[in-house]
Amino acid sequence: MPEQRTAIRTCPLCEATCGLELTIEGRELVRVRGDKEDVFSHGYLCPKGVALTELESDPNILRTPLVREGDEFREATWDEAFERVDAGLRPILDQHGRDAVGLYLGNPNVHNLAGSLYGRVLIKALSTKNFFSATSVDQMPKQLSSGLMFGTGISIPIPDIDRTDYMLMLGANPFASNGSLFTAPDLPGRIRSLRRRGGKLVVIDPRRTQTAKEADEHHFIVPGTDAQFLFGIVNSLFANDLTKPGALLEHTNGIEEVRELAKEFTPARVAEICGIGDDIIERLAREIAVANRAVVYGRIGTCTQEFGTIASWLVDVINVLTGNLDRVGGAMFTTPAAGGPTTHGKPGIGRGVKIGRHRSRVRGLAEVFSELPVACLAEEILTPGHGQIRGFISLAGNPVVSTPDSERLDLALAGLDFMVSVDIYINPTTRHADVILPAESALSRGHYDYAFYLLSCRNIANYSPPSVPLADGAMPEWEILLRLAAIVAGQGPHADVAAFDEMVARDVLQRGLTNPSSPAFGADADLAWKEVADRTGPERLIDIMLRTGPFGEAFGRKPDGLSLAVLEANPHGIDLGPLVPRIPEVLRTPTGKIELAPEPIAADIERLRASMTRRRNGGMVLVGRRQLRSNNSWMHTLPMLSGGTNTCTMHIHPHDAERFGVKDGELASVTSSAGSIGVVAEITDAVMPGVVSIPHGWSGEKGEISNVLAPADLIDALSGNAVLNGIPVTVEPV
Ligand SMILES: Nc1nc2c(c(=O)[nH]1)N[C@H]1C(S)=C(S)[C@@H](COP(=O)(O)OP(=O)(O)OC[C@H]3O[C@@H](n4cnc5c(=O)[nH]c(N)nc54)[C@H](O)[C@@H]3O)O[C@H]1N2
Ligand SMILES: Nc1nc2c(c(=O)[nH]1)N[C@H]1C(S)=C(S)[C@@H](COP(=O)(O)OP(=O)(O)OC[C@H]3O[C@@H](n4cnc5c(=O)[nH]c(N)nc54)[C@H](O)[C@@H]3O)O[C@H]1N2
Ligand code: SF4
Ligand SMILES: [Mo]
Repeated sequence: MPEQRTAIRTCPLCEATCGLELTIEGRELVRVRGDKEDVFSHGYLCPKGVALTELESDPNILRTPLVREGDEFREATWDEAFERVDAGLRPILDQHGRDAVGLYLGNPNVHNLAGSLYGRVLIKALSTKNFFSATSVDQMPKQLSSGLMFGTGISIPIPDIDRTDYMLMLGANPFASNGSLFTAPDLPGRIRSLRRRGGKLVVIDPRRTQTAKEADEHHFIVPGTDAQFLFGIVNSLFANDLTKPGALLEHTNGIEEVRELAKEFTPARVAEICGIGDDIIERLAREIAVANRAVVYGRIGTCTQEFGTIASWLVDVINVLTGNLDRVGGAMFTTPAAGGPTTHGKPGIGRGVKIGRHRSRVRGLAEVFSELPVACLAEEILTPGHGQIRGFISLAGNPVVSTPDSERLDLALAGLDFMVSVDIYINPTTRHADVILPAESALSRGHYDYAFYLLSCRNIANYSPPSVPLADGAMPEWEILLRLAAIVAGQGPHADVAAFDEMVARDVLQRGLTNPSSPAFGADADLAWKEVADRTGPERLIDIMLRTGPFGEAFGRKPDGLSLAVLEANPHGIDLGPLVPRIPEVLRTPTGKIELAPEPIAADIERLRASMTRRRNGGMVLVGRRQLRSNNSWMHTLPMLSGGTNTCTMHIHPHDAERFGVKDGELASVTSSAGSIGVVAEITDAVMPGVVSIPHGWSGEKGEISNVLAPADLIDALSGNAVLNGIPVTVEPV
C-alpha cells in the first residue's frame, strides 16, 4: 500500500473557488473533502468537488495525443501531433490568410491558468477576426453593459452578499450553480445567513427553483421580459421620487436621460408583458429604495435572452439610482490581487469600450471585445468566399453542444479542411478534429483563480501548487498553447518553448512596470526580472502579476506585500478583506464618470419599445436549467453525478401538459425554427404555464442536445449574445 498524503488545492470546476483537501495515494486521488481552513470557503464543497476522484480515474479521459486516420483516431507522439497541426494549418494560413482559421475558447479556460494567461498568446499570434468563445452564449451582455457604464468589460459590480439587507435576484439559481459573475463559495449558506439576520431575498425566475424556494418571495416572469420588468422598477423609482444616488451623483452622467427613457415603461404597461403585477413592481421598487443596503443581481437568465444587454444594464441602473452601487452591502467592485483591467492605466479614466470595430463576414454582426458572436460560427464555415473559415482550433470547448443550431454547426465542422482541439475528451465537437491534444490532469498543474478573483465578493488571493507530478507522457497545457501559438506564427512545430515563454513573461513584466496604477510603476526592469527569472510558465506570470498588483510587494517597495512566495507559504489562501468602495478610481470611461445612459444602449431601447406590442397567443417558449450535479457539457458520464435527479427531462406545467396531451414520463417532441428533439416530459408546477425547461449540456445516450432548438438568428442584437432562453417552440406527444 503506498502511503496516503494530503494536498490542499482550489477546486477548478466552478466559479465558487472552494478549497479542497485531497487524500492522495501515490498518484491516485482517493478522497476529496472541503478544506475547513480555507479562508474563503471554510470547508464548503458540492457533489462535483467530491466527484473529482471519478474524473481523475475516468478511463475515457485522453492522456495521449490523437491523430485522425480516415474515420478513426490513433495515438501519436507529441511531435507527430504538432507536425500534423503545422501541416494542416500552415497551408490554410498561407493561401487564405489569418481569418481562414477560426478559434473557439470554451468555459474551462477561465478555470485554468494556461487558458487564462496563454490562451491570449495564441489569440494574438493567430490574430484572426474569426475569434469566438463561450462568452457569447453566456455573459457578453453583462460585460458589454458594464463596459459601457464603467469603462472595461470586467468592471462588473458584485453583490456584497455578506453585508446586504435586501437582494433582488433575477435569472440565477445559485443553489444549483453555486454562483456566477459572483464568486462566493457556499453562496447557499451566505443567502441563508442574509435571511437569518433579517434580510430579504426576492427571486425572479420562470421556474420555482431551489433558490426561489429558499427566498422570501418568488415571482414567475415571462422569459425574456426582464428588461421590461426592470424598466418598470426604474419608472416607479422616478415617479415616486425614490431615486437617491447620493455620493454617486457627482460621478454619474445621464440620470435625466434614463428618466426620459423609462417614462413609457410604466409598471402598468410592463406588467402585461412580464406577467408580474404592477402593484408588485411598485412595491419592489420601494423596498429596494428604502432598504438600508440593497443589491440587484442578474445572471444567465437575464443575459441569454433577446434584451440581454438592456436587462443587464438596468440591473446596475437600479443599483446606481438607489445609491447602492459601490456601497457596503450593495454592488461593489473587487480589487483583484493579481490586477486586472480595473487596476490598469490611469486611475479614474480610460478609453472606455467601443464595439463593431470589425464585423462578421456573412451576417455583418459586430465584434464585441474583439470577438464575434458564436451564433454566426457555422455560417462562417459553411459560406464560401474570401475569409471563409477552413481551419479551426477549439480550446476546452464543446460548441456543438453549447452554442446555437447544433445540427448545423456539427455539419459545418465535419466539412473543415483541418481542425485541432485541446481537450480531455472525445465529444460531439472534438470528434471532428484531425488532431486532439490532451490537457494534463488538473491536479498536476498550479492553480490561481485569476478570472474569478476579479469577480469575487471578498478580495482573496490563493495559489495551489501541483498536487501530483506531471504524468509520464503528459504535456502541460500552457506548453501546448505556446506550441500552437508558435505554429500559427510560422515558427513551425518544434519552437523553443522556454524562449517563447520568457518573451511572454518579459512582456507581462513590462506591462506591470509601466502601469501607472501599480505600486511597482517605474521599478527597474532588470532588477525585477532577476526576482522572477527562476520560475517558468503560469507561475512566473502570476508571480509578476501579484507583485505588480494592488497588494503587491512591488519589487521591494512594499516588503509586506504579495508575491507568489507569500501565497505558497499560505496554502489556505489569504483574505485581503471585504470589498471596499472604489469610485471614482475604478472608472475607465473616457469622461471619468459612470455613464448611466450609454449611447448604444439608449439606441437599442427602440427595439425593446417595438416588442411591447407583441402578443404570445398561447405559444410556448423554451428555457434552460442547471442541475447541481452537472457541469455544462461534460462530467455527465461520471457515476457519482449521473442518475437520480440529474436527468435530461423537459419540465412542463400540468395545464400545458393537458393542453398538448403530453404524459409524465413519456417522450414528447419539441420543435423550434431550428430543429426538433425528443425528450421525456416531467410534469411539474415548478415551471410557469407557457414555458418548458430542458437542461443544456446533454448529448449522447443520456439526453438530447437542447441547442438543436436554438436558432442561430435569435440573438441580443446589441451584444450578439445567443438567445438560449425564451425560444418559441411547439410541444406534442410522440
Ligand atoms: N441552451 C443553453 N446553452 C448553453 C447554456 C445554457 O444555459 N443554455 N450555457 C452556456 C454557458 S454559460 C457556457 S459557459 C457554455 C459552455 O460551453 P463550452 O465552453 O463550449 O462547453 P463546456 O461544456 O464548458 O466544454 C468544456 C470542454 O472542455 C473540456 N475540458 C475540461 N477541462 C479541461 C481542461 O482542463 N483543459 C482542456 N483543454 N479542456 C478541458 C471538456 O472535455 C469539454 O469538452 O455553454 C453555454 N450553452
Ligand atoms: N452545477 C452546475 N453549476 C454550474 C454550471 C453547471 O453546468 N452545473 N455551469 C456554470 C456556468 S458556465 C455558469 S455561466 C453558471 C450560471 O449560473 P446561474 O445563472 O445561476 O445558472 P442557472 O442555474 O442556469 O440559472 C439561471 C436561471 O435563469 C432562469 N431563467 C431562464 N430564462 C429566464 C428569463 O428570461 N428571466 C429570468 N429572470 N430568469 C430566467 C432559469 O429558469 C434558471 O433558473 O453556472 C455555473 N455553475
Ligand atoms: S461549488 Fe464549485 S468550486 Fe465548490 S466544490 Fe463545487 S464545483 Fe468545486
Ligand atoms: Mo457559463
